[in-house]
Amino acid sequence: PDLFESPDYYNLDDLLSEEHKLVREATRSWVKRSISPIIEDYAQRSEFPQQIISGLAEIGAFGPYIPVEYGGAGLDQLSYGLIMQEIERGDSGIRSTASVQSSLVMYPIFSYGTEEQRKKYLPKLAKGEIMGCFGLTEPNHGSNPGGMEAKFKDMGTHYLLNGAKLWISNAPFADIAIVWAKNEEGKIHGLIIERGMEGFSTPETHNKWSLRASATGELIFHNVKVPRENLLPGKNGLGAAMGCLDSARYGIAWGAIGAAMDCYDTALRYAKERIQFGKPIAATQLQQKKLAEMITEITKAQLLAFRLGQLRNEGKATSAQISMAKRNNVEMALKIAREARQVLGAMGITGEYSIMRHMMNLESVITYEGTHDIHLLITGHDITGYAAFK
Ligand code: TGC
Ligand code: FAD
Repeated sequence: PDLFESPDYYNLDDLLSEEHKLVREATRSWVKRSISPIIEDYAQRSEFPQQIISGLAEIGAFGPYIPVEYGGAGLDQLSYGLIMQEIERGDSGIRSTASVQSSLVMYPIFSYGTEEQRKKYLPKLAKGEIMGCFGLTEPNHGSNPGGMEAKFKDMGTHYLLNGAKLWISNAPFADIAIVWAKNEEGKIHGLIIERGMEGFSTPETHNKWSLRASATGELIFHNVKVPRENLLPGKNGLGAAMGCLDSARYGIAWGAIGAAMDCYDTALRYAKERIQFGKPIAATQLQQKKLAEMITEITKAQLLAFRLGQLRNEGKATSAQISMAKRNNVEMALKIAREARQVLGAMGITGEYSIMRHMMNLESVITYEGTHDIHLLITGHDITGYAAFK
């Protein structure tokens, strides 16, 4: 990993500012120092490396675009994307932790919270002193979160919350959870739930073959008394939850490029060194086809993500544009991981190289934050006007 050079076939660096490059470099060197040496071991043991939380906070991975006055790094959307790219070059599970904390916990508190909520939670979340998770998916409602069954009742002095969320990243250790539930009128609201509230538990989900270095769990609410001041008042309806997803999906469109770059870089180096039939396998047409297609797809994905970042900076990116980039770039990364693994032959299935871990991780990435199918249907809806998922 020390030799890693970022593929930049179309001189995208010319379009980045000095700040973008500094942010990327700082993240890259932290990933090399703190993630690359330990990640395989944690993934094999299926454990989240808790000790990296302070490092993630130091490089500004928690709330990169949240204003400095609330503890964020005050960076633009391109910097956010580059940070996600570099973290996912290390591991998609670690990027998930940063995505959830930034886009699914800090973003809703910043965008829909009161000034008191912002001041109470954001600086601590930015420093990693407290960690958050995001509960939208339920056992009976994944792609169709609008059908959610979690509900809360207004008891006058507080709300009473009941329901269950499943497949929640960071749930087993999170200090707070942003939870989406319906009120008595069936309107969806976001609530801030704190660990320790009576009737709230977070059992861990075991036996994953994917995102093994990320902790996943359930959120169970049994008559949980929630203080009225823990409701996010700024926006309600499914659109409030979806706004958070837009931010996370944008970050994933960049993150997937990082995983793809690492697979490509590993395969290219291996192909130049591995001798069969008296010559490097890189000198064979079949392996060149694989490698040439990989760099082509990475380059296209970079251009998509870069332009989307510009649109996000201008506040002009549509949800459908974000869906297209998330869908394209994650599939691109998964295909590259599968091809790159074959370039390494048997060595590709071992933990000596990162490729198989990326490949297994990306099976989650292509499913969470909207499945590959759902993002296609979002594009279909956008261009035809017909919502085929209904
Ligand atoms: P639909 O009727 O189309 O929309 C309901 C309301 O939501 C609004 N909306 C959006 N707003 C902002 N951004 C978006 N992307 C939005 N998509 C929809 C829409 O305008 C409408 O608002 P209003 O005011 O008119 O009511 O909704 P639907 O019920 O037909 O469902 C469609 C939809 C969009 C929910 C579905 O296509 C979808 O995206 N499903 C996927 C669910 C999903 O992505 N879940 C992710 C859970 S979180 C997660 O996976 C975290 S993993 C993190 C990690 O570890 O990195
Ligand atoms: P389903 O919705 O049951 O879909 C099953 C299959 O049917 C899919 O192939 C899907 O594409 C297809 N399908 C569904 N509807 C249609 C349709 N209308 N037309 C055609 N095909 C359709 N959620 C959170 O809220 N917070 C988290 O932090 C979080 N973290 C996650 C971490 C991991 C490791 C994983 C794997 C998931 C996580 N999720 C999280 C959940 C994730 O968002 C859901 O898994 C995802 O939205 C899909 O829901 P589902 O698994 O219930 O699949």
